[in-house]
Amino acid sequence: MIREDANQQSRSTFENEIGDVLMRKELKSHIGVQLFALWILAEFLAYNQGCFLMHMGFFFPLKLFVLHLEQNAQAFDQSSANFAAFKNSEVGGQRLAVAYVLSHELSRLDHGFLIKPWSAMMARGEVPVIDMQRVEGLAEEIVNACEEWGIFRIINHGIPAELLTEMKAVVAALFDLPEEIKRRTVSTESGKGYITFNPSTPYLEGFSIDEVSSPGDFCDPLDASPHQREIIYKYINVIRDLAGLLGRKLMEGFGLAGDLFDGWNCQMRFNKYHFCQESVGSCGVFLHSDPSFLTILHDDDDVCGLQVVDKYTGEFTPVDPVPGTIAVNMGDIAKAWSNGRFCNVKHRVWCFEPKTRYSTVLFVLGPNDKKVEAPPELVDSEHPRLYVPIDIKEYRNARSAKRLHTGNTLSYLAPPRHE
Ligand SMILES: O=C(O)CCC(=O)C(=O)O
Repeated sequence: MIREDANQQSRSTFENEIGDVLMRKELKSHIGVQLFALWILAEFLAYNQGCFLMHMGFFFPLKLFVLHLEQNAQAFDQSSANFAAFKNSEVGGQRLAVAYVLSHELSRLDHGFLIKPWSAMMARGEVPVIDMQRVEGLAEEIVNACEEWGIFRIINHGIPAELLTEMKAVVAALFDLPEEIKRRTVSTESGKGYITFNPSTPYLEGFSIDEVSSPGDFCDPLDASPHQREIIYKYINVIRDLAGLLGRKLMEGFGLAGDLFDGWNCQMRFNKYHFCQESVGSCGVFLHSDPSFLTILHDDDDVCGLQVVDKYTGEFTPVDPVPGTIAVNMGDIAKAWSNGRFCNVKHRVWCFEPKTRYSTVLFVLGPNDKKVEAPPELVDSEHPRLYVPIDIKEYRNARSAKRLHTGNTLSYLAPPRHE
């Protein structure tokens, strides 16, 4: 019964939250494929013949057409953002489908009107892997990954492999504690302390350390051993340092100076996915974007499951584990801060195999005492300010209240227009 309820709830959450992805897939297969196939053929011929005029003759009107369709699509998306309404609107549906297919493929090809080879149209493959020891161009590479994917893996990040292994063992041991001990950390504030299974995530158990600057408040009620505390404290220190470095690189990548995350609030989260035979083929965590700025994720080296939505194709792309590496992704606040340039990547955890999966996550939430807004350097007449200054607590509350877990709350935060 509980499982039926969970499935029911899961289904409706799923439909509400990723209606747009479904929509795109569905319509793409109906209309887009034929159009797109025709277009690929023409482009391929033109490219191979090196026929610039034919290129432009074909490409330029198409681009204008797509811009027109996209405007319709955006207006529709903003005023409704509703899957059911979309499906019921035949004209809107067709327009969106065409706009989606063409614009997404165009944006992949079109870099200043120079069309890339047709191989650029193939699947984008795996998320970027960035070497943090790279001497030149690191900041630009990070910014590019944030814009194109909203997620990347890092290697040579400076966190010792043994610490990652020990941390996973400590997390596993904490979840193995008796229920009544884990419950000592339960808080009346939602999302704090122990989070038990719930109908929308029936296989997920979690711990959340809301204030990482005082992890003792989390360890004390669990009677954590000195060794466990030492590992947790060490891990928090190195992961916060890593967050600081990433924050500085983001600034540098935009030609700005300073410590972006200095004094910002961070939250730590441990996840245990009780994947079993029954859960294979279902979600561990439903599709969402993170409401925070930046997420540093040590996913399970042994169990896959993380998937992200490719912003160009709307398809799920696996982010399979690579032992010793760490995944970094952008949340809603990063999109707002970057004036829409960073992708607040939508992701989920899917159960592929009946194997327990652990993950350890640091969320860089935002500053406590001031609102987040795009720096003036990222705003100009071509890139008008997209969002009003955001108070992170208010943002999280609004997101929960609206039950919009895939970043759509941002669309309510556009600044007033001065006609
Ligand atoms: O466990 C994972 O790999 C991802 C977890 C996640 O998306 C989250 O905690 O928000």
